[in-house]
Parts: sequence; structure tokens; C-alpha cells
Amino acid sequence: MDIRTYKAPTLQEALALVRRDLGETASILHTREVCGSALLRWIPGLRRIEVTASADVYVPSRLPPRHDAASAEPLFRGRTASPPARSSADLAEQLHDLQAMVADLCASAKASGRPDIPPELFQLYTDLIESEVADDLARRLVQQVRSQASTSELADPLLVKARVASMIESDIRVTGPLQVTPGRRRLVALVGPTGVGKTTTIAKLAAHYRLREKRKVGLITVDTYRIAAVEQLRTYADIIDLPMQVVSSPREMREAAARMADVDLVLMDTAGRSPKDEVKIHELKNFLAEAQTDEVHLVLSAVGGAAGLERTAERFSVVGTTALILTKLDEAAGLGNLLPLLQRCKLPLSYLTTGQNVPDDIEAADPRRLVGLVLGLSATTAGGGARL
Ligand SMILES: Nc1nc2c(ncn2[C@@H]2O[C@H](COP(=O)(O)OP(=O)(O)OP(=O)(O)O)[C@@H](O)[C@H]2O)c(=O)[nH]1
Ligand SMILES: [Mg+2]
Repeated sequence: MDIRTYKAPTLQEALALVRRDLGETASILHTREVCGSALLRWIPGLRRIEVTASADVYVPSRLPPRHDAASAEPLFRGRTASPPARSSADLAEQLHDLQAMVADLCASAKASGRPDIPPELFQLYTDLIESEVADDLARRLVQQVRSQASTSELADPLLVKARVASMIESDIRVTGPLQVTPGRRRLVALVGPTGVGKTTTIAKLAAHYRLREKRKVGLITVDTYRIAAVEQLRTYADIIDLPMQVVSSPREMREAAARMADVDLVLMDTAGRSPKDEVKIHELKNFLAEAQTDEVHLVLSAVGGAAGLERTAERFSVVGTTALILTKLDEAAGLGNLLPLLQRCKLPLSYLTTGQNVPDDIEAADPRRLVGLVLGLSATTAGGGARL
């Protein structure tokens, strides 16, 4: 289904764009005020109204009828000025129109073969769409809620949201934080595409386990492809006061791992790899095999939508991935498009990261917290979720 968003300085202008593109019969699914940040909202001219609309979905349209210039009546007259008194004949006529629209809606949903959206769950449907949940999945969730919830539950938007949250939650598997036991070395590697936050996440984990948990932590990097990459990790190793080994061949890896025999937690940083580059991914596999890693966490960024994430997870699976870390949740526009990945990916989630701050912006993955973020029920700020 084609769902589009339009932004303009005023609602009227945004609605005019909808009309121009999608025609008079388009349905308005959602309107909201958007702005870069809370601070910018107060700067005149930066306030924008976003309208989500579709010409495909047929719902009683919220698009107000076009007004002739001659009539010069403002749009949404009822909200800005006192509504004129209506006769009971007017009201009866409106009621009749509404009933006809609902009947049309049901008929068109049946004709299209798609399950219709019950009016009491339409708000849930538009909320899911606004959270970037794909249309098919949003409809499926709505149907599931409808079949499971009692009539009284359906009448309460909060209960409805809680039910859909628990339905999504039940599909998300998590590992819990890394289990680090003194005297039993655990070797954990982070792998993934370039720039997703592997090194930063290693620094967050290293700082947490060394400074807060008082464990012996060591770092190994096999990212010798960029000079800056080694320096980046070395800077963190110096600040946190950790031993660090730089490895440039699988043979050196075995020696480096042996030198860290008395460390409780070895965190291994790797070079970012394109999921399409099978040769480099195979090379990575050889490094990890020599190190005899206990865990390999695939790091994926939530920024830029979920398109391709499942394929990326599949491509990296050959190196023996055991868990999934989702980064940059703070930067992602909507997280609903992560749901197919979370539902279908075989890897359990280990950590979520929500910013650039080391060591604060990381939390052990928690299904409830993640679903809260996806559905916009909690903020992606430090302290928003359970810390490590
Ligand atoms: N907003 C945000 N930025 C992050 C997060 N995690 C990492 N970054 C930023 O992402 C950028 C890349 O981070 P790196 O840790 O260097 O990424 P990498 O995966 O090691 O990159 P390569 O080694 O080049 O593959 C840096 O600017 C980080 O500060 C996060 O959770 N949120
Ligand atoms: Mg890196």
C-alpha cells in the first residue's frame, strides 16, 4: 500500500499537497507537528506539520471538503472558530453519511481481500504505521488484537496498546548481559558492516566490566585495515587502562589469545565488512576460528531502516554469529521496520545502544524496553532503560 508523508509549515499547506498528489479521495491517516529538536521548535519558521496520507486505504476521509475561494471559509472551521448551530436535520444527514461511509469501508476491505480495520482499532493501526511498522504486519497485529481482546479491552486504547506490545514482546529473544566470571576467560568478538558502532560498543562494554564490575578486561583488534581504527581502540584502552593486542594474521591471533589467558573478558574488535564481500567475510571467519571465540555478536545499526538487515544477518552467519547488537536506536526515525528482523532472525538480542557516550549509552536488551521504543512508549535517552 502506498502511504506517503507530506510536510509543510501549516496544516492547510500540507493538505493542499495531499490533494495535489493523491486527489480528493485520499485518506488522512495521521497528522503531527515535527521538528528537529525541542529547542528548534521554538524558532519561528522551523515548525512543520507532517501529514501521513494514502490514496489506497479507504477509510472515512479526514480530509476536509475543498472550499471555494469565494466561500473563504477556513479549513477545520470547527476547531478555530465557534461552530455554527446545527439543525437536527443536518445532524441526521451527517449520521446517515457516516453510516454509509462505514458500510463502504467494510465492503471495500472485503472486495480487496485484505482484512478490514475495525473502527475501534484504527488508531492502533495508524500508530503502528507511524512507527514505521509495515502495512501487512500492522494489519496482522490489528487482526490478532481483535481476535484476542475482549470487547471492553478493545474500547480502551491503553489496554489495546499494552496487548499489541506484549504480542510483539513474546517474539523477541534476548541473551541477558555477558556472563563474566573471574578466572574463566570469555572471548567475545563483535562483527558487522562498516561504521555501525562496533568499536564504540566495545569501549562501552570494556569500561562497564572493568570500571563498574571490576573484572580483568583485555582488548584485541584485528582491524588493521585502517590506521585510525587501531588508534581509536588504543585510545579507549589507554583511558580505561586495559591491555591491548593488535593482530594482523590468523596465526598471530592464536598467540594474542594465549597472552590474554588470565583475563576474565577479552573483547575483540574487527574491521567493518560489507555483507556482500564474501572473501573478506571468509577471512574474518578464519580469524575468529583461530581465536576460538566463545561468542560472536553481530552489530547492526537501526539507522536507515531495516531493508537488507535480514540479508546482512544471513551473510554474517557463516562466521558463527551467536547474538545481535542493535545500535543507534537514538538516531533511527522509526523502529517499527525492525520488527521483521526481530521476529525472524535466529539470533537473540544482547545489547541496544542509544548514543555515542562511552560508557553510558548501552543497555542489555530487554524485550519490553525495545517494544516500548518501537511503539514510541519510551524515550531513547540514557536512563530510559535498564542499564547493564
Ligand atoms: N547516535 C549514535 N551514534 C553511535 C552509536 N554507536 C556508535 N555511534 C557512532 O557511530 C560512529 C561509528 O562508530 P564506530 O564505533 O567507529 O563504528 P565501527 O563499526 O567500529 O566502524 P568501522 O570500524 O569503521 O567499521 C561514531 O561516530 C560513533 O560515535 C549509537 O548508539 N548512537
Ligand atoms: Mg571500528
